[in-house]
Amino acid sequence: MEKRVWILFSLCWFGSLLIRGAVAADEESLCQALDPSPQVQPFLEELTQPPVIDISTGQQVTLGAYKIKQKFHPDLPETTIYAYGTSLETASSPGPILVARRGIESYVRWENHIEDEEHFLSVDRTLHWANPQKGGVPLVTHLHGGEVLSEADGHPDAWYTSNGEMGPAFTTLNYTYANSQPPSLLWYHDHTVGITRLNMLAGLNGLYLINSPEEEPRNLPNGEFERLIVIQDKQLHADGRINFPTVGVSPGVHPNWCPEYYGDTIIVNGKAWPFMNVYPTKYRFRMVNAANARFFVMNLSHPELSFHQIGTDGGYLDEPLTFTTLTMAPAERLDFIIDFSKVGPGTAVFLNNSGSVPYPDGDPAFTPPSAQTLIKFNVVSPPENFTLPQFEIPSTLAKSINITTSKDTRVRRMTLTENADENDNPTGSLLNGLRWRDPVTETPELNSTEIWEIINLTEDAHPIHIHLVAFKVQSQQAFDTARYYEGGNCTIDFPYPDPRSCYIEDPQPPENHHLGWKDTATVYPGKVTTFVLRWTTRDGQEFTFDATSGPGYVWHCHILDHEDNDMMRPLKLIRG
Ligand SMILES: *[C@@H]1O[C@H](CO)[C@@H](O)[C@H](O)[C@H]1NC(C)=O
Ligand SMILES: *[C@@H]1O[C@H](CO)[C@@H](O)[C@H](O)[C@H]1NC(C)=O
Ligand SMILES: *[C@@H]1O[C@H](CO)[C@@H](O)[C@H](O)[C@H]1NC(C)=O
Ligand SMILES: *[C@@H]1O[C@H](CO)[C@@H](O)[C@H](O)[C@H]1NC(C)=O
Ligand SMILES: *[C@@H]1O[C@H](CO)[C@@H](O)[C@H](O)[C@H]1NC(C)=O
Ligand SMILES: *[C@@H]1O[C@H](CO)[C@@H](O)[C@H](O)[C@H]1NC(C)=O
Ligand SMILES: *[C@@H]1O[C@H](CO)[C@@H](O)[C@H](O)[C@H]1NC(C)=O
Ligand SMILES: CC(=O)N[C@H]1CO[C@H](CO)[C@@H](O)[C@@H]1O
Ligand SMILES: [Cu+2]
Repeated sequence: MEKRVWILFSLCWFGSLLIRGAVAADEESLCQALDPSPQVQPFLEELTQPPVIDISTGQQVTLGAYKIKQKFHPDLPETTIYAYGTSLETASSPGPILVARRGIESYVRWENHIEDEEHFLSVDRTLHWANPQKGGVPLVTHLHGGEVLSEADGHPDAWYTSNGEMGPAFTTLNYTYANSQPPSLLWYHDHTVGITRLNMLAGLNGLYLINSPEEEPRNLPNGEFERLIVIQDKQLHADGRINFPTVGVSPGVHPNWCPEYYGDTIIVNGKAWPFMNVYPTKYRFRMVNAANARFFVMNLSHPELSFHQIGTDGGYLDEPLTFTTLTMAPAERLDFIIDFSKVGPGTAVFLNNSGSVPYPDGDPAFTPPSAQTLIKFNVVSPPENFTLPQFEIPSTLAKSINITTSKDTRVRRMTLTENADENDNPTGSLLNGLRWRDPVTETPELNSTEIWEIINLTEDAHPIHIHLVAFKVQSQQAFDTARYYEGGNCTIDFPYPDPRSCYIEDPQPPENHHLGWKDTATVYPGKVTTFVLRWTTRDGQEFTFDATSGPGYVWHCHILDHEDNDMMRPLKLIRG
């Protein structure tokens, strides 16, 4: 095993703190070794689409969370999960696709029908978790990427149980969604403080589409040629139960918290390794990575094929871009077209994954072969009497909008750090050296523009998600972590350290998956990544609701195991 190096580091505002030093990925960083899931034949079942609910009618729709059993594969036993649906009978994971229309408010009532006394996955009670006094499973639903009033944002403390207990930020079960933003694929998922990783792994997630036919490009693949996809990874016991660690990496501090959960079974729209029959024409795929911690680095098995990316988290790119590899961090969305006419009928095309765990520096051996393929496409000839529609990818997809900054634009410099115990095992991660329960420090002014320079002082990549707004990634730049820790000449000025003399090399343009409007973007180890944010709607107008009211918003790492252990901070908008 790798000798782990410790660096003692002290910050004026945080006393003395241990930061995990240089550690290569090893077995320990994967926490408790879980038994492999039962082996089954992949590509046996066809890719399915969750049910669709139109929420653009002005009528309130009620969705509940239910405990159900779902079969991920014909040869796997049923798995107990938590799932969203309009009733116990129709609940599924992923939940129904909610389809909204830009400019039309929708009303969703989110109910909790989970009657378990205890969560079926192991809660770590030493984390900052909801801790309901009367038992039960607390839930609260966040619309990821949504421009919403904070009372309807699914604040982590706005949880509630089925027996009527509520968290301190709770206001209502009835959420109003403004749908004021451009057409895009959002997703809803649980956001309960300290157990988001359990509720998401248990199945509480689904897609939310904002359509706007008037402004969307015409003639993109649609109908059966457009698929919406949720990808998760799960580890399963032989009896079908979800296998989640019960022993942590630093059990003396956190009895069962593990730094990152990875599963060896790939679940796509609720099926393990599905296949899809496609005709030799263009198909549009809109995906979300709903994994707790796994990054997907995707390739197509045939070099004739590529990804024509047309959209990302916040909707359409300005213009299409072609890539052979696409990376999708937890919570990121990708919208791309594959033109299967480039290969003939009879071809089997695999959507493969080469993402390492932990990402990006983990040992490739920790990505089991079973997690290296996600979907199989069988290219088949259409029936004789079937005319394939002619789809087009236009050269312009959306109106280009840039956020302009000036010398006076407020800059916030934030650090990502990891704490560890005396045996060098991680015990949690922090944003800017602060914990979730520390007083709010990010209080941006409504209508203002800000630059966030996020410095990663850990060995992992962290997908950082900011609620309410979409932002642009401006650049990433190497950061001299060694000099920073040695004291060097980087000054630290609480609460916003100014370590600019440790920025080294030239700023690099954003990566492929960071182009366009983002709500989640990855900050790589040893890098500073610069976001430009505007506390307005996408086109620079004041929000259609009072974004300063209610419990406020949050920003956090979307590796759920990190988010649940202090890598989340409050965010409260104020009036300038
Ligand atoms: C929430 O919706 C339910 C169901 O439509 C309704 O009975 C209730 O009055 C609403 N509550 C509030 C506070 O609006
Ligand atoms: C994916 O494609 C890229 C670009 O063609 C290539 O460099 C890489 O080796 C491929 N990876 C795999 C796992 O096929
Ligand atoms: C892609 O996955 C398929 C099926 O698992 C496998 O046979 C193939 O070798 C993989 N291709 C690459 C380039 O990894
Ligand atoms: C095409 O032919 C099949 C089989 O003969 C028939 O079932 C189907 O309805 C036909 N479809 C169209 C679009 O004519
Ligand atoms: C926004 O910035 C991009 C990249 O620099 C540029 O290509 C585009 O023309 C700009 N759009 C506008 C409206 O200025
Ligand atoms: C900081 O130290 C480095 C290396 O010692 C040096 O190259 C750099 O010029 C210094 N920067 C400032 C602002 O003093
Ligand atoms: C925000 O900007 C809009 C114009 O875009 C203006 O009407 C509004 O008063 C501003 N609000 C605040 C709080 O500054
Ligand atoms: C790539 C890189 O610079 N990684 C660094 C990230 O931060 C840790 C902790 O300071 C360093 O050990 C890594 O070398
Ligand atoms: Cu993280």
